[in-house]
Amino acid sequence: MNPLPYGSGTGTDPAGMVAAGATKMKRKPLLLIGGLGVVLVGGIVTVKLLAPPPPPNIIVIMADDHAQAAISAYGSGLIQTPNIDRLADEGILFSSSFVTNSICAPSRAVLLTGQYSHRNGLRDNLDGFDGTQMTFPKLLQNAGYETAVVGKWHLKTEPVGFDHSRVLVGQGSYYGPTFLVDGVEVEHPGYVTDLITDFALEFLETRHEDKPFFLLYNHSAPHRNWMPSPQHLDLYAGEELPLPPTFDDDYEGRPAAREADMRIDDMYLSFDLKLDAEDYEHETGTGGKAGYDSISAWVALYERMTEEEKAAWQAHYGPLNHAFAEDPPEGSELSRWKYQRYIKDYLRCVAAIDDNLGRFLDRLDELGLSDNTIVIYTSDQGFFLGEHGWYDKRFMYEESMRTPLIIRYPRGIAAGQVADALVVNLDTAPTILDFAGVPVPTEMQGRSLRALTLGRTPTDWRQGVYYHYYEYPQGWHSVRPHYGIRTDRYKLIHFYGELDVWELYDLERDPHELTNVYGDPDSADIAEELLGQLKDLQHEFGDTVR
Ligand SMILES: [Ca+2]
Repeated sequence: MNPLPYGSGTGTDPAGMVAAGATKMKRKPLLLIGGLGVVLVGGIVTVKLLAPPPPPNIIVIMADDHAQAAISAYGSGLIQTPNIDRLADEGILFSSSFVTNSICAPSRAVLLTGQYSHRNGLRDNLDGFDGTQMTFPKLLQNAGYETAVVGKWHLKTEPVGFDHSRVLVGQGSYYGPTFLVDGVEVEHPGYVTDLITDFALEFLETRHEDKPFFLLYNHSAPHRNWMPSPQHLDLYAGEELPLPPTFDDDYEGRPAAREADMRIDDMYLSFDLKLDAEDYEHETGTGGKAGYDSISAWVALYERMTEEEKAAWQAHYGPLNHAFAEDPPEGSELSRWKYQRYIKDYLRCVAAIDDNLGRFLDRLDELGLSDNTIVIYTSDQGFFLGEHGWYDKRFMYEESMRTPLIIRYPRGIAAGQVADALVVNLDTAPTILDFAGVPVPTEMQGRSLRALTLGRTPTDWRQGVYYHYYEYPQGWHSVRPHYGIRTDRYKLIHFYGELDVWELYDLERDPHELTNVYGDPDSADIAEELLGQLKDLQHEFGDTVR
């Protein structure tokens, strides 16, 4: 537990350079050499030790299942997210940002450790996190940061490396959620996205002002089952949102996609789509897990609402559900009805995140913290918003492998930048440590994004992203295990095990990944080249070649 000095190893820290400049104006030094200022006072030259630049505060805001396609800064045609866009306008947006294993808990473990799933030990949602291992919050804590986590945690073991924790129990619930507050379960009335933001702000107000802080502010929205807040129930009311062009995908040439159980068509009418028991005769799909008691799960979540919340809920859904019961849609019409309800509820949950982000950023301004605080907005992974007829994630296909990543740091990162280099969620931990001036452990497998934030792409930057998904056959949605590589133009995937199928996509010609060209003679050269790169990455990262 040897605290490292703040700012150590940050000789080229733009924060330091700007901070020194500000100090220079205030104290009128004639010369600045490192931390020494030579000051002319009454004709006598004196040498003063200038205060080192303060280390940046760091806030990571991580949503759960927030697709790039539901952020207007990423070009969404579905929703306006003015506050997330504000972060992008005032900082840097990474347009080619990916995860290494597109599923909740594993992705969180990658973020904390900067290591692939096979290294940090959390391969799927059934595993628990080994809290004894190295994580970047622990390193920040050791370096003198005050550390806190609020909101979603989902790693089964209790948070380690945080001075304060107020995390949801399990997946949490949208209404009346139960939080684990420093080890004690406390139920809070209200809406989860508002509450998590309240707790994040409470930390800012009560922290020790003589220390830099790190706050992990994790939303549970817009995770399934997409229950909007009372304020957003009428957003999109009466509108018909556009279907993605691949909604009716037939999965030709992609057997793993065909057998996955994550089609909107198979969603539960109760738990997912909020129909009341009297509005339909029987559930219409497996919902990703045969035998799941979706109706009991839905009733339990609904009953967490207050009477006032239930009244608002019924005022919105009641007439719509009644119309469904009066004239039940069938076949393709039912699929489209399900899509409309799903996408609207999902986007309403995103709207609550964006509103709360605005409230949070305004308070950061009022507290005078914005300038020296790094704010990172990201998600644990992307999500399918009807593309290929799906919801959920897991696949190495674009919609789920991509994740939003935006960084704002007024003191150290120029505003309005977009970087298109390939970046991965492995990079977050080393980036944060780099900005904090804390040495990055060699076992971390990502790279600091700091050079990219300065507008430079190192010549040896990665040419491909290595991916590996594991959760099968246990868990949900029947997505076969697979690994692969994504370069700036191509993607090679191997669904291994019994299925043993390779897929190859040219993302320039086929951005929706509908045509598997693996085995096509015209693609043989690129397939061989990608296979070589893939093997190199598996060797570099110490993953088992299958
Ligand atoms: Ca997730």
